[in-house]
Amino acid sequence: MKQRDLLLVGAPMDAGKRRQGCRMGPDAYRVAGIEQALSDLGHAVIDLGDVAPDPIDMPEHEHLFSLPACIGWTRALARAAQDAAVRGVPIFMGGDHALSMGTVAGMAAHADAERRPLFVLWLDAHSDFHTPQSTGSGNLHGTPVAYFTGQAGFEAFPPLPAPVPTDRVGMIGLRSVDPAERAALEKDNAMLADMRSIDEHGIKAPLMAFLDRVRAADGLLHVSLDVDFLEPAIAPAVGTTVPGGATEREAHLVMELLHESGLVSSLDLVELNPFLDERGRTAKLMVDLAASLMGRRIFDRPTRSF
Ligand code: 4U7
Ligand code: MN
Ligand code: MN
Ligand code: MN
Repeated sequence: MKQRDLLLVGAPMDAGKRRQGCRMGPDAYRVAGIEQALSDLGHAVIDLGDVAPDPIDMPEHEHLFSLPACIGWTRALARAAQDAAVRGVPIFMGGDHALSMGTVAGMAAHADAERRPLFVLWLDAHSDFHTPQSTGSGNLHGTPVAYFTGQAGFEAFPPLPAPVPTDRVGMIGLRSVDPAERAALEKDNAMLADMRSIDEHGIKAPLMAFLDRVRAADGLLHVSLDVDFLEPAIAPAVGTTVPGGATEREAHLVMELLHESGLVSSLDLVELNPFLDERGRTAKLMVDLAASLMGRRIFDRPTRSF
């Protein structure tokens, strides 16, 4: 990846689940020095500030948590993504993972306008493939992939200008997938790399296979990094921890390989809940991973004193 214009877009969305705190995410990344870390790599970095949700006039849903707010965020973020994508590489600082309904919808519309296919790399313990009908928790941060791949059941949400076919989605890090999601995924052809297969074969193989497909299709690549992709011991600031996550070294390797591919056109940093963090360590780790993705090299990793 050459030096590029990076657009920081704050998405202080907390509507995707009941446990609150992700709204503080964008400022935690700012305090952890994301702008400096990326500009030190030679990129021009512009912080566009925080997006606000569109006001939506509709009643609350009895099962789905904060449905009107989630719809308002999806609309506003899809617009923000399209606007930022024509200027450079947007980095969406969340905010919970429901924000990816908007960011991926917007990036897919952008890719469509460029006549290129959008691919999505989902780095997460979860598949987030519930529909509003299948979700047991009613928390919409468990549904974005089903939404942006155009599954049925999202009629209340903004229509998708360009759904991302499931065979353009790659998931790495899976270890907590609900039965309904599993049944739906089995019918589909997303590339799934669970932690078991990563333990056996390493994390590089599925990533390179996916990147080859993006390159062959001359695609754009959106990366969505959920904090719970990581081992909770190194990344405690998340409400949905699942033990047995990616190590710091696996995560950095993924980011460095993504950088070397030159394919990444947008990035979500999601699910950071600073209220649950320990002296900012998760925020700093996420900033370090973003820096690796944007070209920081191995010997340039900072010494961290807490
Ligand atoms: B995240 C869950 F039941 N599947 O639907 C649900 F396990 O964005 C978790 O990946 C969803 O953090 C996790 O509530 C959503 C649960
Ligand atoms: Mn997620
Ligand atoms: Mn998750
Ligand atoms: Mn989560």
